[in-house]
Amino acid sequence: MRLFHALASPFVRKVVVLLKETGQETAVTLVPVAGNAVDPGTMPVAQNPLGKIPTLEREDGTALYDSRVICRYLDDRAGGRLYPAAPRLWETLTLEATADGIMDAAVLMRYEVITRDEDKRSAAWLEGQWAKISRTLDVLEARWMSHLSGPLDMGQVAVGCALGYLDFRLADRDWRAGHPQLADWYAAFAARDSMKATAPA
Ligand code: 99T
Repeated sequence: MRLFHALASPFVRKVVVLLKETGQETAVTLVPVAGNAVDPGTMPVAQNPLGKIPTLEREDGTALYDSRVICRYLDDRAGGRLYPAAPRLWETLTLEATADGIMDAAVLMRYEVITRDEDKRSAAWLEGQWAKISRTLDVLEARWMSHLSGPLDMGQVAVGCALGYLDFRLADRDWRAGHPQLADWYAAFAARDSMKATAPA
């Protein structure tokens, strides 16, 4: 299989962490690509008309996207280790969606900066995206620490990748302020081999 990939993408990172945690690294060849909505560059538009990564091309040529679909597929292929049985599954999926929402908002902030001239950027829109992230961090700190401290699952992986992306692209916003439990959890989670091997660059 081929995974269209960029080291900076937190969505791609979810998939690569899952591959490492489930011992499937050799099943997938990483294909580096780059691009965005303004300039699709080498993005895999033939495999994914949305021109987004991660996109996974399977042996028969069919493609899977987005990261949640790919992660579910690859976990199923490995015997279902990072998506638990219901009812915990509903929490895991909600936590993964919550983390993906942080990534969505942070990536939109990134694109506002790199695809628009400075005088055309909307400060209100940037702050609106940060407000989504900030509210979500508050909820993780208040309601999700117990789940985050439980058995490894895809919700935890997604939160780890989302927080790693905040450090990578939005370090000046200091997401740790006001979220001490989450910061402690992340310090331990980021020390996993799968996380250390996939740090964004
Ligand atoms: O929007 C585009 O045209 C290209 N962007 C992407 O492919 C980003 C890369 S993160 N990926 C997604 O937005 C995937 C979202 C999807 N819901 C999923 O797979 O879960 C790049 C971040 C950076 O360079 O800083």
